[in-house]
Amino acid sequence: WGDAGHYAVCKIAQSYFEEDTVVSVKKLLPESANGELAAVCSWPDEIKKLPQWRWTSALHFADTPDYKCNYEYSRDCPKDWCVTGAIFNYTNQLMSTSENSQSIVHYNLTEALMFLSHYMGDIHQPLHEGFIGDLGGNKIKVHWYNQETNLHRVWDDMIIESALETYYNSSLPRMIHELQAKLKNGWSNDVPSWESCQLNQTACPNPYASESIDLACKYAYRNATAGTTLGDYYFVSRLPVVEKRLAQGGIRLAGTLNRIFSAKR
Ligand code: DCM
Ligand code: DCM
Ligand code: DCM
Ligand code: ZN
Ligand code: ZN
Repeated sequence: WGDAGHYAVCKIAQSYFEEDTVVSVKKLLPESANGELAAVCSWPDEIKKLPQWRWTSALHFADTPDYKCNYEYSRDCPKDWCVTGAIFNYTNQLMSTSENSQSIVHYNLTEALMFLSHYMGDIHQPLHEGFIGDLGGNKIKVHWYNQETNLHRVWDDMIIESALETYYNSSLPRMIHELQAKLKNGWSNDVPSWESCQLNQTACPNPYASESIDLACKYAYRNATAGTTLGDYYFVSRLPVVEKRLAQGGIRLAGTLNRIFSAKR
């Protein structure tokens, strides 16, 4: 996602934090966040091109084999070097360093929190598990209405931008408010299953990656080959997918952080 998507995911997550999570997150946030996780959720995108952070740039996605339309950790996350592995890794870092444990390695838990929050958003963007051959849609040049772009950017930014302009008076807070309302109404029965993790695990990103490539094949790649002009039909039919993924990302980030910080009490 672009900045708006990450902001929405983290803002939704914040409203589902349990008390321990509110306290722990507040302690870990940098000054610049002003007490708001959402303010720093795009930080991993800001730094990923800097020489000292280039190693993080592959952690934003887990490309999958062309036209397979499925995801497997061992195949698509070699040496844990992908978004799913990063979510496990930063969860483990946040879990491991409790105040009374003598750990040899001192992780930067402020960075761990910001990476975990960002990557939990990205794993829900369907094309972040897109095909390796087209770099998750980056190589597929399309028009978004009359604007030249690529299919990846349509899903990172353009659908959200157009939704803001068309339905929300260009106000991201209004769009987030609408997603919060859907979470209390149409999606309320789904929220418990979204936020829970199987087998008493703290983080369970593998199913989220599987959902993403399934959605990429059914909605993102569908009728969007190179040179296509995407317009009203694509926008109206794909926006619900984007909205649901942002909401799921928020709920699952909250669930994961709640499990991490209640375990550390
Ligand atoms: N795990 C990890 N890093 C690995 C392998 C496993 O952090 N390279 C963690 C993730 C799971 C736990 O170990 O919480 C068990 O993983 P699984 O049973 O899914 O292999
Ligand atoms: N991306 C991806 N798969 C790739 C390469 C990139 O999903 N193989 C994502 C990461 C960014 C976007 O595409 O969200 C643009 O990548 P970059 O910033 O590296 O140009
Ligand atoms: N796995 C791994 N490294 C991790 C987490 C998981 O190698 N950090 C692999 C081994 C697990 C498989 O993913 O058995 C499926 O994970 P899950 O338990 O989330 O389904
Ligand atoms: Zn992206
Ligand atoms: Zn990213």
